[in-house]
Amino acid sequence: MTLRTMLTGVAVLSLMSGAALAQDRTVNVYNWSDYIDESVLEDFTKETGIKVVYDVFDSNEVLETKLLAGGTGYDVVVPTGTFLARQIQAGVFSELEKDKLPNLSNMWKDIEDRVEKYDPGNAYSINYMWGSTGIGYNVDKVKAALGEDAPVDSWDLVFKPENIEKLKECGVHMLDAPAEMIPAALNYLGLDPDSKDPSEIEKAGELLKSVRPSIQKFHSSEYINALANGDICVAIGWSGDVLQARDRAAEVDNGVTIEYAIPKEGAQMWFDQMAIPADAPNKAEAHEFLDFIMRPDVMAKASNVVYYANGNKASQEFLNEDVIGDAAIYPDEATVQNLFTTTPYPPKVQRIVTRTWTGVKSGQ
Ligand code: SPD
Repeated sequence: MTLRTMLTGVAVLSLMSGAALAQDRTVNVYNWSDYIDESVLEDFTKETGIKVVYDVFDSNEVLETKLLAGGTGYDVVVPTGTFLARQIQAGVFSELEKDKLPNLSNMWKDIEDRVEKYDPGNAYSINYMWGSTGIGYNVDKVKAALGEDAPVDSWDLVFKPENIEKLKECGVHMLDAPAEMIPAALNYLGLDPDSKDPSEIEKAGELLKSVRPSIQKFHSSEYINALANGDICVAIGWSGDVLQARDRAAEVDNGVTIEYAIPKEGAQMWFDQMAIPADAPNKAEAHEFLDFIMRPDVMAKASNVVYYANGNKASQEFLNEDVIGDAAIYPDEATVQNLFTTTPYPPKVQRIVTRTWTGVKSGQ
């Protein structure tokens, strides 16, 4: 064998092992349902050779139970800020290696500043998407039930028994998310939506129980199709989910018109953050994934499909006009002023919240 043949053989071998290695690399991502354009995952694999194993959830409580138990096998997870804060305290996450994340420079300082209260120094997470919790409604069905002057821009629509009783027939869904619904009820009652006072939480619980008989279902993702198909007329839900329902209805041209309202009394603003569990098996791949996600074109692609605002300033020039120009997605300053944020419940208060929520759902 000549030296040349030998060298060629070595080169082929090393190329092969490189390819095999690339194929063996995996990142396990656990994200909210209906929250990504799948081509983003395919593009990531094409470019890096890293396979994405993608799994979904639809409640912070489910994600938190898994994270606190440990050993999830996930490399990237997406808790909301309030939950992330206490998970950081519990030691669930690995600090980000920022030198591996050059695309951090694309992020939006305003959003990073707001996230500081959950993740000081943005040390453990990057913002994926942010949004609000408001009201999705079927324009024609709500009008038919409540008339032309239906208070679609107010929580009166769902928290005034005389209104919701009339909507019961056409179907009302509520998020199965106590950390969303109790603050919404507190805010409607003129109390601090971030109250940790058990007697105030009790009052919020009473309000929710008073409308309970008119709620058909509690869940956190099914309402997208239920709204889009015209199976329900109102859902208390998340901004982008409702707008996806609007689009699904328009796509099939089924005569259903869906709109989303941020009620005038105010609504919750939240931040979904990508973080790496401390026991993640593939931390290097997780960092590569996060850095890829922070590319402006990639982040814009995701927002253009899921109709949620993102925390990436540089992505804004790539956003479609119906996303960046929609005040339900990127609210104007006056609307933002009217949004509130919440902080984690301390364990004792969390138990009261959980008990109250169980009471609301069971109607007792
Ligand atoms: N379908 C994606 C929904 C994402 C909602 N994030 C939860 C925010 C909780 N405050």
